[in-house]
Amino acid sequence: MVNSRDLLAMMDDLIQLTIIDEESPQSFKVRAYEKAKIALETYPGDITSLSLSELSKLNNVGRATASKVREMIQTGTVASLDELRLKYPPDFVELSRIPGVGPKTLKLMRRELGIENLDTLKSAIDAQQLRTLPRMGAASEAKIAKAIDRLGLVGKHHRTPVGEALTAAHNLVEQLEAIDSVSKVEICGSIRRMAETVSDVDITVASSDPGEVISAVVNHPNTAEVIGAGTTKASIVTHRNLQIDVRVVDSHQFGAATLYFTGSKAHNVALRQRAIDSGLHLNEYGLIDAKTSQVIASETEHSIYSALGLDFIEAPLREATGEIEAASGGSLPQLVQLSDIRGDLHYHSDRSGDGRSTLADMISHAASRNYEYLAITEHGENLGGTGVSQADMADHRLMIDTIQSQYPDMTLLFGCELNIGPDGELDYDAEFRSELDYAVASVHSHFDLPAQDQTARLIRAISDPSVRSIGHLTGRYIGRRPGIDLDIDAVLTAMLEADVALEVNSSLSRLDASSDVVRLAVGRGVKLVINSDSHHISHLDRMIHGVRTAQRGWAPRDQVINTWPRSRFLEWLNT
Ligand code: DGT
Ligand code: CA
Ligand code: ZN
Repeated sequence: MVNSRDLLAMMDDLIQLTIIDEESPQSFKVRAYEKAKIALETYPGDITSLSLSELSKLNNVGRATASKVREMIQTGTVASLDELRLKYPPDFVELSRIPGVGPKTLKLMRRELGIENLDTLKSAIDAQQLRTLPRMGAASEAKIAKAIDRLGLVGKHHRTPVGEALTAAHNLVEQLEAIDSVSKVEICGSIRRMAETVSDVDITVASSDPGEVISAVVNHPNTAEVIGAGTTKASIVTHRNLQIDVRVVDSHQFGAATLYFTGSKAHNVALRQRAIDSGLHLNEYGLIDAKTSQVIASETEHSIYSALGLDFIEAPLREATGEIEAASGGSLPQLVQLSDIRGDLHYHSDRSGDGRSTLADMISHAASRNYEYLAITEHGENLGGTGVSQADMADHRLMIDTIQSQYPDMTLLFGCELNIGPDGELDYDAEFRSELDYAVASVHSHFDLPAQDQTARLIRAISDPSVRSIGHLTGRYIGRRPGIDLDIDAVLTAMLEADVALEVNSSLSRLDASSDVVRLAVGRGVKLVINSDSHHISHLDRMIHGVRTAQRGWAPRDQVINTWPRSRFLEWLNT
């Protein structure tokens, strides 16, 4: 049975492969698919119940896309997409992640040099063959070589960005949860710990009918290949070359199983040692008395931690970097939780060139989360193509003021996402900036400057009086574009001095600042802010990923400014 997530995943694959096939992300076909995907994504009802003619009547959904959607619903697959998959296998498609390798270059490399995957690409670079291609040279060859190294894409240590893995995992989880015999499903492994990249997806399921679960996994529309399927375990590979391992257990062993398969390995080893030290034995079935073989705890993770004399340890902390000691001494931080978030401070409407929902819709969705404050931060004018002119900003302010009267319980802030130029210069003039209620400043270009210049650039922006936070610090896209080089210590010092908050951007392709940087910032006392950076009403849900990233950086609730009650937050803002 195909659900709406499967359909959107199908559209994603179709878009990705068509870009390569047409050698352009701008082609008519690609644009048509992209618009259709947005239409499907934003359709308020159940798209799987629409007929061909109903689908074709949706705005921006053409006949061709509509029939692909129906084909997917009826047969679980789309023949023309399968052809594209054969033509462009995952190992080949993956090369398009490398900055500087656009679809044209990709196909040229294949045609002229027989490059099919990372190994053959690396050999071509070693043999200095890439530079012989049209529009290439020694410099672009070196740039690609460096990018491959920095992205860690090579060989069997190949890893998938957590965002991609999470999408595939959720997709399957939704199907498994719909099975009657299934009582619980948990995504475990490095995804649950919110690692930035993962080698595979680990899912644990509690069910009274394991066979039913295994068969659903094997027959899932995203399954391209079955590596192994037993009575309680299945390993499959998706069309995007991602391995998913599913294990089915009895519900009374679910806690022990999720604890084990969440890891990390180092955390497990330390827990097991702690168990041994008290005459116990810990494995994936439970915490067991070594002498009597009696099960002490197994049903929930909480019960196991508690029986080991530990406070509960949230999954993102489980890396054996001090969390077990802290849990045994009652000194774990009071970690920020999603339910603590009281506002969003990086938020776009379609006034920004890349925004996709109206201001009124964006605001009403924030209100429906019971937010107490919301900063509307359209892009500043310097961001080519998407920025907002000073005149339009003035108009926007009036619109915000008008809408404010409908939301007495939520303070709307007239804000801006200022663009940090190559020398740290910001949009508009100082006087206009001083009229903003709130500003987040971020880097969107010049990613290749040396660390010294990047640091100076950031520090200049941080010291501008209008700037209250720094958005997506390094500008990275996980697995695609490395972040800027910078002297993190100097930047954190400047932020502390200027009382500027460090953003944890919740977009799964960013997760920036990273958890490592968050942990440094926490140690230094730098304030944090967790933002969705929404450009569409469907983006508000991202906040959880930022929260988990902050947790992985040991962020205490109180250090995160958008957990503060409105009065405290506004007091900070106005000082
Ligand atoms: P990954 O997949 O490389 O991104 O990272 P993980 O942590 O998901 O590693 P994975 O998939 O190999 O194993 C999932 C969990 O299973 C891991 O976090 C801990 C547990 N595990 C796997 N192998 C071992 C082992 O040899 N010893 C122990 N204690 N735990 C293990
Ligand atoms: Ca894993
Ligand atoms: Zn931005």
